[in-house]
This record gives sequence, C-alpha cells and structure tokens, in this order.
Amino acid sequence: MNRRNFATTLMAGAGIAAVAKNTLAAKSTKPNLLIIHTDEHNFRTLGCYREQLSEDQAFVWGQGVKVDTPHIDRLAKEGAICTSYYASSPVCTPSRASFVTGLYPVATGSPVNDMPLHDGLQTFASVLESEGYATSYVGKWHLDGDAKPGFGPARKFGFSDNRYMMNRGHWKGLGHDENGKPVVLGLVPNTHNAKFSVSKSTPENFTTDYLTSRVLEILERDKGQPFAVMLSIPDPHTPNSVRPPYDTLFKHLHFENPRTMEVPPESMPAWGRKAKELVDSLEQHKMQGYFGMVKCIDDNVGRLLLWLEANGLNKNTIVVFTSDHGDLMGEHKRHNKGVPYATSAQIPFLIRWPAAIAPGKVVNTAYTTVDFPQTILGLMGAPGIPSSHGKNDAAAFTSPAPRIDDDRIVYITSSASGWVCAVNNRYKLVICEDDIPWLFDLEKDPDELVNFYTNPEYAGIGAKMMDELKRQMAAYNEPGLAKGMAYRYSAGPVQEAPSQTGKLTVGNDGAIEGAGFEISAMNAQPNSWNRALQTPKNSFKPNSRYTLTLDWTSKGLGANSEFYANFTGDKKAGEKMMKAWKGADGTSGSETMELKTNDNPKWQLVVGVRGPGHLVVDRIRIEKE
Ligand SMILES: [Ca+2]
Repeated sequence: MNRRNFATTLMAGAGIAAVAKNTLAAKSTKPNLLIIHTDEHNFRTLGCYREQLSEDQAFVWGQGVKVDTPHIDRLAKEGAICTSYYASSPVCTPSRASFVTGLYPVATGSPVNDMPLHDGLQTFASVLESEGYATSYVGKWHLDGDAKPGFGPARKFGFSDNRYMMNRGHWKGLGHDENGKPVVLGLVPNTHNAKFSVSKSTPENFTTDYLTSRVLEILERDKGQPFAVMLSIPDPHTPNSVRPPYDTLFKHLHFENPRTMEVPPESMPAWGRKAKELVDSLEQHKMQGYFGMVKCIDDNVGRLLLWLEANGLNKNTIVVFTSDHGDLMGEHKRHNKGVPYATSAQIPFLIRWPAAIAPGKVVNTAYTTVDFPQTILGLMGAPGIPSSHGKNDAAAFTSPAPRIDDDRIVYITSSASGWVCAVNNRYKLVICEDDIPWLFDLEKDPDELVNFYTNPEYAGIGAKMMDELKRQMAAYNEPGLAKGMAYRYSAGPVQEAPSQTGKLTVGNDGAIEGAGFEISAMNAQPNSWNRALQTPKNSFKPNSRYTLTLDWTSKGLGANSEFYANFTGDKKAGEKMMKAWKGADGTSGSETMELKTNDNPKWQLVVGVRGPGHLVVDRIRIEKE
C-alpha cells in the first residue's frame, strides 16, 4: 500500500477531520531512512571509533597519525555506535548481499564477487517500498553480476529510483550524457579504462561528491513523503586517489609500520599468511590518499546532515553510516580484506535517530550484515523479511541503557577460501583446513597475535565458541560443509604457530625495552622452537657490549621443554649465543645474559619456548654498555 492508497482507505471509513489528523500522525511517526555506505572502510580512520579504543589500538600507524571525521563522529555522539559489527563475509558482493536481504551469502546467489542476487529476493527496500516509502539507491551496488559500470540495472530489488545505481567500478569521475544519464567520465569505449585526471577533478564531478549531490536532489524531491535512500560511495577502496585539496591534506603524515606487520610470517595463522603478497612496508602516498578519501567522505556526510537539519528532518530520519568490510592497511602484513582479522572483517556501524535512540549509546553485541534488514525494519515499525537469517535487535537500540553488552555469537565465513569464524563481543574463533583452530581474546590481545585455543584457561570458552560455530555452519549451509571441506575442529599434536604480543621500543640511550610478551604452545611438538618475541633487524650496534635482563613466568611448561634466549649474528657462520632454562608451572624467574657483537650488523635476539609450554615474558631490557 502506498501513501496515497493509505489516505484513501482512511477516507472511506472516516470523516475529513479524522483523515487529516491520521495522515498527520502517520507522517510524523513514520521515520525516514538515510543509509550512507562506504566501500572498504578501516574503522580506525574514524574519530568515533578511535575514542572507543586504547591509544595503542587507535594509533597503529603512530601517535597523531589520524584523520579527523567530525561529521561522521556526530552520528555516534547523537546516536549509537556498534563496536562488534561484522561483514557476513569480508568481501564486497557477499557482504552487500547479506546487508540488503538478511540472508547468509550462500542463500542469496552472491557468495563470491560478481555473482548476481537471485531473482525475487525480498530486501529491506522492497519491504519499505510496499510500506509506501519512496525508495532510492545511489552508487555502487555490486549485486547484478559482472556488469561494469552497469548503471540503472533492470532488477531493482525494491529501490524504485535506481538511475544512479552503478553495478561496479572505482572510477573517480562521474557526469551526465546529453540525455541526462550518468556516465563514467573519460571512459574509453569498449574498455574499463577512463582518461580522467583526478588531480583536476572538482566538487562537481569527483565520484564521492557527485553521488552525494544526486542524493541531495532525491531528498529534495522526496522530502514531503516517507523516504528511504541508500548512498553507496565506492571510496575509500583502491585506487587511493582523491581530488584536491584532499590529495595533499595528509602529505605531512608519516605512517609507521603497524606492530602486527613486524611479526614473522611463520608465526601467523595459515589463513593469515595466505596472501598474494605479504607486505613489510607501507607506501606513504597510498596511506595519505586513503586518509584523503575518508576526509572527502566525511565532508560529504556533513552536506547530508546539514540538509536534514535545514529541512527539519533531523529528528525523524534514521541515519546509518556503515561499510561492506574493512581494509587492513598494513596490519598483519596485509592490505585490503578477505580474512577474519578485525580491520578486515569488522565494519563501522553508526545509527542516529533522535526520536528513539539515546545519544552516545554504545552497543557491543556482535552483529553481521545479515542482521541489518530485520533490525532496521523492526526499528521502523515495518514487517520483517520472513525468510531472513538475521536478528531483529531493535530493542537493543531503543532501550534506555547507555551500553549494551550481550555475548551473542555470530558466524562469519570466507564463502570461498576455506575459513570460518565465530565471534562475540570478546572472543573470536577461526578454523580452517590447514591449521589448528585459533582463538583470540580481543580484550587481552586486541592485536590478534596470540592463539589461546590450547591454553587450558580457555578450554571452556573455546568449546563454547566451537559448538556454536558448528551449529551455525549447519544452520546456514556453510559452503565449506556442502563441498565436504574438512575444517579442523580440534588441535592435534602439531607445532604451534609462535606468537608475539608485546612491543619492543628502543630508548634514547640505545636500550631496548618491552613487556607483555606471551606464547602459548601447549600442543607443540617436543622439539619445536616457538618464538615469544624477536628484536627488529639491526637493533644491535656492531662491536658493542650488551646486557640482557629477562623476567619471565611459566604457565605449564612440559617436563622436557625449555625457555630460551638466542642471540644470532651471521647464521651461515654459526654466530650464535644461546641460553636455555626450565621452570615449573607458576614459577617465575629473572635471567641475565651478556652479548658482545662483532662487525656483523645483523645481530638479533629471539626469546621463546622449545617444546610444549606457555611462557610469559613480563619484562625485557637490553642495555648497551
Ligand atoms: Ca567492497
């Protein structure tokens, strides 16, 4: 029923005065919806997320290396921020398929990129359309197969105005042809290449601005009736380029390597090391360009918020800011997404609705994009999608509680590449074909470097996450199960991947210091060497004397296992100084060691456990004499 029919129906059974009153009531209570959706958005690049994090987590590229996002932050201040919202699958198409349909990707026809949504699926937009909303979609869609750019696809999935829906492509300039239809500027016929100079692009034709301007036109057109508009900005996805002045705004910033980049590949989970290219440095101009794209997005969010305010629509318009997945931006030696690490799989999710959501609310409950349709429709008082896999958790958002901390477990999947994951507001369990299960404690180890799965203290939570993961994999037809893929459910007697938690710093006096390193290798092979920490290359000056002091605690060292500290110089020449010691469970100790380096600048220190055991390095200090 559209709004006109609604009014007519009322008129048939009531007097004119009653109609006027009811129509007004309907108008004032039916909330509008504006979704601002970005592509590949690292949540650490938003001020409101940095505020939720420790300094260490907020500034992984160095102190003060940040982009300010006052407009996006305003949505969090005046509404709710979700701290555990995940892509159903951290890639474009499947995550978006879940976001619109409320189904796990395999049920949508779109479990991997460029596969089209099944015909006839209901979406939150088709529900709102039948509720009388003016529905529109502007920007990147990626659910209509491999069409590129593919403007205005015939299948609309409830977005009645989809003129500016663009299937896919990350071109930087958009415009109109002589018939007023959107075009990619400079597109070379029969190719996907555009001859378009970003450095000469303008607020009229740069893609982020262009799409926002089209949304403003639609809002102006539809403001007299309930509307639901989704703006899908293709940035800050690669290529990392942006129009002036954003292209030079962050030239002064130097991005340091995130500490998780310094971990040796052999200490990473198998699903983490599988990348075309593991990176060991950052390209400064690309990082600066990413920040520039985010800043441009924020300013465009500001344009939209200003319009709502100027038109008196702030209070009754629900504004959502989110993305399809994240971008690791160098963390864990990777760029982009596709893995369950936080900045790949977790998405920003902010929702402002002054009429119903208390300002400054923090929702820590875990959700995936599968939950979006049911919850948004629930909030709007519209019927849900009957076949949805998602949860209507509208009550969590409308409750007066300033903080929601439900330990609900959700399931996320790679859809295609052989890992699955269960996550809640504190723990994350990942299983794959060729490694033992990895259990992260996101509170103790937000860098996601330590595998707690084999730590006896975590046996209960590990089993709980595993049971729930298996249940959801079966319930939602995990594609891996359908293919008979043998995910490993339990740890066998295999070598543990070594892990490093703390950070070493080099002081002004040349001393190297660090704390909080930990290794859990309870199921390791008797003779395996497992690292807890290693110093960066070239930490030691040639021909110098050093003293190492190491305070440690043992938590379950096997009878034949040892802790060790090993200085190595030129490995081929056998330059090595090692000390090993044993410690019963619960004991702690302090070791000292002297090192005299020679001409070789490559001296390095590795500390770890040989064989099964759990070692905590409470403090390490290496002083130069
Ligand atoms: Ca994407």
